[in-house]
Amino acid sequence: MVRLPAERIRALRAEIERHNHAYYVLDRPSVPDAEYDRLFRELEELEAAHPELVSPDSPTQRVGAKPATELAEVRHRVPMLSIRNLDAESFDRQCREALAAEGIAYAAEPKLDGLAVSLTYREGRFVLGATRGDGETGEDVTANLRTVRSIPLRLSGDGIPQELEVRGEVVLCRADFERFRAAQAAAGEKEPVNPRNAAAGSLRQLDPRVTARRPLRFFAYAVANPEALSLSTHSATLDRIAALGLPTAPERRVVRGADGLLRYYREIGEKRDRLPYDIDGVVYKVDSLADQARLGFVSRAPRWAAAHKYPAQEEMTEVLAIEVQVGRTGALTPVARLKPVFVGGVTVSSATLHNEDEVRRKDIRIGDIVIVRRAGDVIPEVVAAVADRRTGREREFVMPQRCPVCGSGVMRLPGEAVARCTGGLYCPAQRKQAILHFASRRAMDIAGLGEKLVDQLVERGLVDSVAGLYGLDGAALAVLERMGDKSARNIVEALERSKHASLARLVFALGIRNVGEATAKDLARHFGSLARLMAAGTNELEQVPDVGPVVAESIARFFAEAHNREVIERLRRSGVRDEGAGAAELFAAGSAASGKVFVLTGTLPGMTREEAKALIEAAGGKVSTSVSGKTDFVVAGKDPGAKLDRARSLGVRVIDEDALRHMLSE
Ligand code: D41
Repeated sequence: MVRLPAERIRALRAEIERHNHAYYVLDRPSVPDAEYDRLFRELEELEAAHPELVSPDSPTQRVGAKPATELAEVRHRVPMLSIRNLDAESFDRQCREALAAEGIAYAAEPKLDGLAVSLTYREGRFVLGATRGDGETGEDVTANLRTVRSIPLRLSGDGIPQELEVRGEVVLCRADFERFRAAQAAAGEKEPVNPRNAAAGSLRQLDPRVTARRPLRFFAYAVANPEALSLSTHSATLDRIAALGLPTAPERRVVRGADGLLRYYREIGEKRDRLPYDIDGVVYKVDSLADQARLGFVSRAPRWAAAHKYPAQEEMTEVLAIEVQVGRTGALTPVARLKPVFVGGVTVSSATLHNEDEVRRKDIRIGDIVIVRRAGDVIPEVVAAVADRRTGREREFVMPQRCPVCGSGVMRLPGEAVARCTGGLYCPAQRKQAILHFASRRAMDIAGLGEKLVDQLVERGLVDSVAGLYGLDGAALAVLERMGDKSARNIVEALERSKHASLARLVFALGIRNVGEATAKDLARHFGSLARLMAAGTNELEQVPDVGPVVAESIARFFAEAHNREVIERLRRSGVRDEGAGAAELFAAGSAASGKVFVLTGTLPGMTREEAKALIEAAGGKVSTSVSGKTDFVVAGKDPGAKLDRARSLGVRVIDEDALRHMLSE
């Protein structure tokens, strides 16, 4: 079938607009992206071949206009009124009195927190877009609004009025805002404070190409000339313009009386944090257009509408100080002490600043006026400093070099956002955590020493550190809550037993950052005693398998901290063994596999990978996943992978299952 280009162009435009509507307005994509792109490209090519057929309402022409030097003024033909703040009961009472009616029907809508704009359609074509401005005069942002995909360039369906002026809100949805903020941060560009500011900034761009890259959305909430649609209610008017292709907020509904308004207010308030956009309240409107006309206006606001606000989720206040808190794991967190402010329904007097980089990135200083946000049950957050409230007397925050709780050194490892106290064995902030870890089953295995007991021991001052555990006796324990003589005796016995734990367990139990069980085993095997491990420099530490510069640094800093060394000395004096060679280790030391690093590849004929790994580890060997210069043996089975090639190229010895079994039984 041969078709005229004009016909095909018309069909393509209609189809593309249908897909746009499904995607941006209905939130229900109707084609895969690739198909959409194909249609779009076909239209672009046809229009390029037939420039006389290009029209301004073609979907290819959304970003047509050149950058402007300023935005022209637009006088609104019908003023864009403001809206009064009232609660549900007062608003309903006023309406009932003025209309001498009961059980009034209201259109209820979420109050979107964006920018009010007006869109004019002539013969179904989008011809003018303006900001609200002061309500009388706004700015011409037609070129920018044309780039907003949810705004139809042409209305669709039957009964398109000769002229239609639609009012609504331009917003950035939260998910789009988060993506946009992350992209700005990654590009080193200024980050927007909140979706509203980002939407405002995007809309008032002089270059529509910039606006086009911002994921703005539009939701209609009123028609300036509803008589053009000849309907009798506000809700039917919005239904109608939705049918013409304009997006409206899906949460809008018709309710009756003050009860209905209040129920709506509560329901939307409960959903507030889950909505795709920020709202600052709900809007109530008398639904009947005839009743609206009877009610008229008070000064610059209609008597037939009201905004019922929710508690603000953002407020401004002053940063009185920036303090540093030390968490259970030693993480140092800067916290802003704030002049108390009522926000999100509670009084907030402090807010986390997360970490040092975050303070720098947001450039929050002591003495700043800041925007504080508390949404839902989320912990309060300092969003940004208000730069134009600076006096010059603000002071920058510096991360302390010593832990504010215990005075130990502070370290920040490469690649980590968080600074930490290095006095893990000593710091009161980390005491409970340190003791729990020390006593845990895979560490010193002190059965019975659980969270409740550790809480009591620390809170009553019976134990000041892991070393203090060995000063406990049955009598001291027996006075604690829920502690019988027998349990007390069991714990004393477990403590006694733990003194003979392997060196690997002891090293793991110290709770050195980045030293897990496997690394602890490697360290114990390599150094043979705690004293030798403590004396090692980072170079020697890096000789141990899987110990890189970061782990080495972490270990060295831990033992460099005098507070930790004191606690270790006390452990030693209590009789905790700090040399290698428990029975298991002695046995392992005798095996040919002991201390060797193995890599498994391919399928072994007589054992699974897990079995092989368990056997090797029981014999004191170690299994690694990748072949490197530190690998001693590659055990190859059937269909070995690239690891075998790598082993050969590095000259690593390759053995089979038989050879492995032989080695393990030696
Ligand atoms: O969602 C909104 N922000 C919203 C704003 C809304 N849903 N309805 C509104 N209705 C009106 C009237 C009653 C005057 C037509 C409004 C606004 N006005 C409004 N937005 C900014 C100023 C006034």
